[in-house]
Amino acid sequence: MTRDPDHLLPSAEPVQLIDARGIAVGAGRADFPASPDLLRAYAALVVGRRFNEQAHALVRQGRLAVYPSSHGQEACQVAAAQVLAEGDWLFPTYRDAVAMVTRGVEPMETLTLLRGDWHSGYDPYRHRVAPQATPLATQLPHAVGVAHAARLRGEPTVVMALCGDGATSEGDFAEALNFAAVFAAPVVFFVQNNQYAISVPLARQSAAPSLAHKGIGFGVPGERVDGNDVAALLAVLGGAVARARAGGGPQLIEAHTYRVQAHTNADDAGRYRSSAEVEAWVTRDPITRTATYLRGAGLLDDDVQIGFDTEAERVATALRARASAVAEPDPARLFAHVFAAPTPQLREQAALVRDELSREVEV
Ligand SMILES: Cc1ncc(C[n+]2csc(CCOP(=O)(O)OP(=O)(O)O)c2C)c(N)n1
Ligand SMILES: [Mg+2]
Repeated sequence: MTRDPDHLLPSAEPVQLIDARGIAVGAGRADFPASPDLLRAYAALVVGRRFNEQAHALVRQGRLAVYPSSHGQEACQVAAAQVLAEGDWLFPTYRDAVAMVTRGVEPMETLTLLRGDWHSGYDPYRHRVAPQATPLATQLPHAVGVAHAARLRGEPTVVMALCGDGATSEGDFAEALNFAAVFAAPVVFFVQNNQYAISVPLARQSAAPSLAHKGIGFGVPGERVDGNDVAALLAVLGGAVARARAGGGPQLIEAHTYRVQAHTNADDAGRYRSSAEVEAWVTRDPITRTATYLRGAGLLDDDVQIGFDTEAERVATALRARASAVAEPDPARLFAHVFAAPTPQLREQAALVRDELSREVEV
């Protein structure tokens, strides 16, 4: 059986509703976000940028082991969380702390893993946010499983599964898309194409016409969106969530964006990309363009901006305070929550650690 692939094709150009100058080029579209939604997204962008700056500073101060910043990608982060309903699930990667904060996870708890502490640091069920995945694309089959299970139970849950451009080369990406398409799982695969996988540029990652085209072979419709345009992201991701909730199956959305900072603090981005390239992307910043649009539309003034800045500062201050509080992790907790009932091997390992620690005290 052959199926007409035309309806699976992404649009020729990434969807854009507000351009880099802050002009609403898609104002006439029916899916242009409502003003309160845009203002809410803007407030979250301001918090997200401040969070990124503060986490970056904590690494430099030695209070955080590592931070993969989403500076420049905040519009993707905010929109991915904002289009979800309370009962939906978010499956984030190591770079998606801002999406998690927007979803409501306590900011410091999104950094627990990056502090080198135990397990994920937050209760995944509380906000329906899966543990951040560091092994690339491994979260995608899990996300599909959750979506499929919800559908079997007749629940209206939609799953937002995040990954990067590099992760689309992984086998898990292909397997997740295939299963989701065959079983019409209510999942949105959201690829933040920030142009690099550490030092590997997109041209060395994939020869596909676009990453959104990768859905075609699986029967998953693809779409491309300007990843620095929060209005377009809310429209496209919101549409994909609504479609999945209505039983329309999965969709693959590729956002074109840019990782403004190095991969992590352990990376020297100057070795593989030019500052001119970075500068060009900074002019497409997601926050300044949204602010320009909102001010022009009479939705944002200095007083409202001060309110948003104050909230961002409050989040940063709380982050600093919690990062400074010295938490001595209890080594015994390493063995908790691995299995519901500890296996004999785990009990044995826990006893070994206890024994080891008691000897250290004697020395
Ligand atoms: C399975 C696997 N292989 C390799 C790595 C090492 N690694 C960590 S991040 C990364 C690059 C990922 O790039 P991308 O998917 O584009 O996400 P980004 O970091 O740009 O957000 C690699 C190769 C890993 N974490 N997991
Ligand atoms: Mg990338």
